[in-house]
Amino acid sequence: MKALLLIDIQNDFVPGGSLAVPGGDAVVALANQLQPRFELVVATQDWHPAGHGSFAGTHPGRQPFEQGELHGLLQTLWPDHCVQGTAGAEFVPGLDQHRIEAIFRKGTNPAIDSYSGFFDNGHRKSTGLADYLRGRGVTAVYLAGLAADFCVYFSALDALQEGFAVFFVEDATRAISAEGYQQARADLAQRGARFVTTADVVVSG
Ligand code: VGL
Ligand code: ZN
Repeated sequence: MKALLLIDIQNDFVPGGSLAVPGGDAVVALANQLQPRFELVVATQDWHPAGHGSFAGTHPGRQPFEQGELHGLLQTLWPDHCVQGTAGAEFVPGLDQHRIEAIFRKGTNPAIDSYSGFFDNGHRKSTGLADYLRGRGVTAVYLAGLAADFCVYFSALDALQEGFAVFFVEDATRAISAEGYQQARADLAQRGARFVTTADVVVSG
């Protein structure tokens, strides 16, 4: 069984949002086209408390996109984004939500960031997503959403490590950094992820 994982398709990650991914709004229509091709659709939602340790604003004198450290882990400092209960944390209004069976929230611990939908960045705590998918008989996951070089990438890495076949729906993602994405793509390809397009999925079912 294959599942579609819609990663962080939230207002703060599309143009107009606080951590806008260039062209991020383009993934919404593709995510909607993909959904009817899957028996199971799951979404992740970046869901930070105000003052999260990954926010530049939490660290006096630090600027967004600088590198810092958070409890011993390297940490890019981000603009404040996806704060629990704010409009920026909501799914993009154009995203069809009626077939999303479960939403896995992440980034809730202020002391650690969580790019992957499966684990926090220190691999200390699981969200339960892998067990949920296995419980539903899923063996292959297709990933779409934002951002290709962060949350989609790290979700794909963990999915591979958890033993799922991984299909990266490349046109249904957008990256924060083109160079970062090239590295992420090469790494995933080397680990056995496959790269497909929305058309491949829609045509072949
Ligand atoms: C993301 C940076 C910080 C993402 C989330 O969804 O890719 N990136 N938080
Ligand atoms: Zn975040």
